[in-house]
Amino acid sequence: KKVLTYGERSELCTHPVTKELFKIMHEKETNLVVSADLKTTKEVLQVLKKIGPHICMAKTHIDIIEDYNPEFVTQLCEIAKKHNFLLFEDRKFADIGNTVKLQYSSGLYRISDWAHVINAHSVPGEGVVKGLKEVGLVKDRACLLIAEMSSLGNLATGDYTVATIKMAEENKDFVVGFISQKKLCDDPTLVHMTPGVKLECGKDSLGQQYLTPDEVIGRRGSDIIIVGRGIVQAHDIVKAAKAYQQAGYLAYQQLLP
Ligand code: UP6
Repeated sequence: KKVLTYGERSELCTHPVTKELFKIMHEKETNLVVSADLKTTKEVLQVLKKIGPHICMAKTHIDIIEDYNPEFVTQLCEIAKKHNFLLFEDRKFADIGNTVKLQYSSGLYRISDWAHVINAHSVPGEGVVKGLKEVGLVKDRACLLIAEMSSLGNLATGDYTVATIKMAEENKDFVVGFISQKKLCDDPTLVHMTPGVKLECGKDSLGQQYLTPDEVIGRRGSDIIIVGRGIVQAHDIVKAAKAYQQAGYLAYQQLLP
């Protein structure tokens, strides 16, 4: 089966977020998402200013930040616009529809105001997607379903993963893909994003398991590598971001006919 280019996949997408994402990946030649898991607004902004040219998307955990203020989000959006990348809040929503709807739109962070992409666990059933959708759809936002996880002993396997794929396919107006450890379905308009990536495989002390960009993109057929500590804890973060960009993009190019 012919592997499509990011440009071709952008053309096929009807959801504005995936259309834009594949376009950015094509133009900037990157399938790298950085996970900016840092505790201060200053650190997050500094990292994104430096490595913005090398990423297609920045992933945040907004509730890690100790000095959060609304001005931070304004600056985040400015950097994202300047360097042409999208914003993904890794909130992992996992409650009943009515609650996730409130968590997505309200509270301190008002995630739906600024995050192009969010994600959700499928464990509550379809109500989680229905609730998020009521907020996200009117703003052209997108959601990824967590179909698999990178951590040791996680329960997102087997029938759970299969049911999650079905939930995504039935909600394609809002769900644009998966957090997974490999390609799960052949639909070229759905995106697979994989965390737990480092240039050398291994693990951390709390159950995180790492695969290489080549394994994730080249062998497992995922579309995007999500890299946190491999970049943000490197001595030279720009050099590290370039290395991950190159490794991820080369693995993709080698798949093309
Ligand atoms: N993440 C995983 N595994 C999953 C889902 N999400 O690691 O299955 C997220 C973590 C973290 C990032 O919450 O923000 O991806 C990985 O960071 P790391 O590269 O520093 O391990």
